[in-house]
Amino acid sequence: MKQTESSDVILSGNEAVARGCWEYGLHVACAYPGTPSTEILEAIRQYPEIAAEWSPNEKVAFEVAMGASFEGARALVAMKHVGLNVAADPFMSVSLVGAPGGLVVVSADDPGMHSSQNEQDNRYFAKFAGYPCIEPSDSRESKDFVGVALDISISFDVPVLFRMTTRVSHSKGIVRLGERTAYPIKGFERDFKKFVVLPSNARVRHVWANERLARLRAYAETLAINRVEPGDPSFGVITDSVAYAYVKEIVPDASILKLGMSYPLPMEKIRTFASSVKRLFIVEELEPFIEEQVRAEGIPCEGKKYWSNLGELNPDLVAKGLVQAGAVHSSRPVPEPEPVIPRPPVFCPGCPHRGVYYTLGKLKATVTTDIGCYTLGALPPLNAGDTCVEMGASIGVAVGMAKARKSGKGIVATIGDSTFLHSGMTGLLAAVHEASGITIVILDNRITAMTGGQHHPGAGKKMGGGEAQRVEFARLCQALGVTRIKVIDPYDLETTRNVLSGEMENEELSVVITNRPCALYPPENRKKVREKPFRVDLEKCIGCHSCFKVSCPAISESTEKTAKGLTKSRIDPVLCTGCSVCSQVCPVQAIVRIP
Ligand SMILES: Cc1ncc(C[n+]2csc(CCOP(=O)(O)OP(=O)(O)O)c2C)c(N)n1
Repeated sequence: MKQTESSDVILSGNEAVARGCWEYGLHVACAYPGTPSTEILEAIRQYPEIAAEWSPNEKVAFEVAMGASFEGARALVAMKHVGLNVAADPFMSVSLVGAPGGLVVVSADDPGMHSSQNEQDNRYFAKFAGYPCIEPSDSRESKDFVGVALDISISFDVPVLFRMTTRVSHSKGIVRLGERTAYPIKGFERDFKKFVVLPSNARVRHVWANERLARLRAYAETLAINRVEPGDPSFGVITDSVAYAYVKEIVPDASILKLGMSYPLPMEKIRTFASSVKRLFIVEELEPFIEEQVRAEGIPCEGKKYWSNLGELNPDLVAKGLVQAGAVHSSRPVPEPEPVIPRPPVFCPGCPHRGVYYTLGKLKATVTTDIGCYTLGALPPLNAGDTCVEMGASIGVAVGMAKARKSGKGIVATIGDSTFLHSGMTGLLAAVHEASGITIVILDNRITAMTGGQHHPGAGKKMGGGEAQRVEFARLCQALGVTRIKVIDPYDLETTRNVLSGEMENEELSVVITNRPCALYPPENRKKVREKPFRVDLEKCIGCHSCFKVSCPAISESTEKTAKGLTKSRIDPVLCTGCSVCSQVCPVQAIVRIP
């Protein structure tokens, strides 16, 4: 944290949420990592008053937080937007139960898909479940609104959807720090009709949930974070989240209705606001969530006509839309963006996934891959990844393909260790149950690398570094019913090829487990894996570029050429971790370890 004045610090939105959790007396926090939400739990770790831990997936994280709230504790669960799809079952059902201790559900959406497989607007989830949707616009609000969300959650006995977006989560702003208010944990109060959702109970609770929503609607009209900023009456803007900041930048004197709670909407406030301006615009990122509801009330407004539902908004897009609408006369001059040198994503030097994908590419396997660092194996020059949809899908998709082909030969499902524990195990059960002949590769690098190195039940460490029981993948697969299990060293290309080609030919279900830790985040000591680096012997190099095919950023072209004019290779000794994979593909043994 950077201190500016006595109690003002500069925090990212995610850090500010964590600080809000501490100040507003949170007891329990859990999450499964996912950009742009990951730093919330990482920042909460600095507050020992909050019991915090990574969960194996978002559904479990949700259930842990839900259980804590049933116990009367103040709880928060954080996830990226697609995580809420995984947690949707408890998310929807607990609507009828409530959240007696308080439950804040952070969904960090990713407009523009900076780091996601889809672009979904989770405000609809709030409407779907009948929950309030709280939306901060900056870091200050990210902290303060945690308090508002907890108050609403406890007063109305309702989980609250706390919607962040990439810009709000990752931008930094000044936050005024406060002290922690401690609250006692009330304890579980048995109530069969509330906590046990048998249909006979749930039917009654649905009536209660409808009444709760009506009370929330009335409350929205008085809520201070739904604020009118009076201004020029020629047009008014209703806006939420980071779009508010863009609107303020472009038309600071406009009449604005800023919604800190975008569901349920304060329709009377909106009606009054609409009648105070000549034209009404709705400026919101992604879908016309507010616009549709305002229109449904018969209030004329304009929105998606001028602003796309694709990607992020920014001040220039807001200005262009207003110019197009004839509301303002000229948009401000847009400075040319600084050119960014393209950097295609590649496996890190020493990544244990490299050898597996190099081999699968050579073997021309049909690879149903999954989500993690290893998705990069689908890119050239490795080209070993034919399908990838959502976390945990690889095994189920492979089973389906094998069913349709009536053979599992040549079909390989690849899945990371964190992803396997998240949602791959049930796919494996299907493969066992159906005696599918596919090959499954579990890439056990002992960490959730893609999101920055979080621990999981196969890492053997707790959040903060303490020892934890480590799930053994071979024993786990055996217990799930797999009989053919092989463990390989993915740095050893010959064995990797022999094992994978053998299993691809075999009609029995087999699981191959790799055993090298992530080169960046080995869970043991968090120090990078590093052996003595390799170099290219320029006397021997024939310029064939076979070493380029392993796609290692430590390898590049040197200035030296062969007699035939081919460029020889070079290895950057600072980047090289000494994994040796490139040396094994060199046909003339020109890549040697530096003694
Ligand atoms: C439902 C869902 N939750 C979280 C994420 C974010 N995410 C992408 S890959 C990944 C896990 C990657 O870990 P692992 O499978 O161990 O592979 P690694 O990156 O370590 O190679 C996570 C958490 C996501 N894309 N979808």
